[in-house]
Amino acid sequence: MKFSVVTLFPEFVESMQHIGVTGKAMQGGLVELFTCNPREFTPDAHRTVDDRPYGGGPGMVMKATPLKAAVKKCKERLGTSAKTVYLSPQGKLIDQSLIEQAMLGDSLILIAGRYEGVDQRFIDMEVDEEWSIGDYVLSGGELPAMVIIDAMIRLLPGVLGDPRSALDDSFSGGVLEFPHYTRPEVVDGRRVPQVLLEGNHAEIAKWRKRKALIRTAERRPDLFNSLHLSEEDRKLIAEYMN
Ligand code: 9D3
Repeated sequence: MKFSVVTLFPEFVESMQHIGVTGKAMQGGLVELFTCNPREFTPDAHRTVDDRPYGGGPGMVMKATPLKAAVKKCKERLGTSAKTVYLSPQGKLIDQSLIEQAMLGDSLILIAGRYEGVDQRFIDMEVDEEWSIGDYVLSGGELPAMVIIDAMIRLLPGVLGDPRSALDDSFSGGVLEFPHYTRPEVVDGRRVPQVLLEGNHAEIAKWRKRKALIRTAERRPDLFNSLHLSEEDRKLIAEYMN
């Protein structure tokens, strides 16, 4: 898998190469990450990447030409077939299924904006899709780009230590995770639930399923209401629901 990020802050995005699961995948050569800085494609002494908006108003807009040159450099590295995505608050709200869909390609170019946004003509000429990561205001597209790259990398076969980890994830099954406990058995007087200590694996599985379903009902009614519960699942949570 190959990623290119167009960004004014390449060191920030490249920090993923040194950390955790993403770092391991990149150092091992399973994933390649390139950055292209529009500032490197400016003709003037001040290396200007932004300018005032036509029509007036607050803030600055990223200039189309340096962005276009940066995307061109990205495509030289990734190939012209790479999908180009602009991260913006106006984008389509992404979720796990969109991340899985994006995995079908073998490369992705992500445009991280700063300031108020980018010149619309750059979007019209170079961008295939516009994505948002949620309804909250950030100061740029770098964190969203890193969120997307992180979410994709952990789906690559062999990246997570235990292949069950990716399958068990919240959302891949539409259910939130059950609570986790580790040693010691007592923390500040709070005991680990007894069923987890007894070694009855059928009972443990039932308890976890029950906890996961109750959590989902309480915290994410939207997810819970779109679940297709088996008769067995219904019985597990029947007493809680009444
Ligand atoms: C004042 C109007 N703002 C639009 C809601 C301006 C504005 C805010 C934040 C313009 C750009 C940004 C920077 N945000 C992103 O680049 C961004 C983002 C986000 O803020 N939230 C969720 N997903 C994303 S993807 C890119």
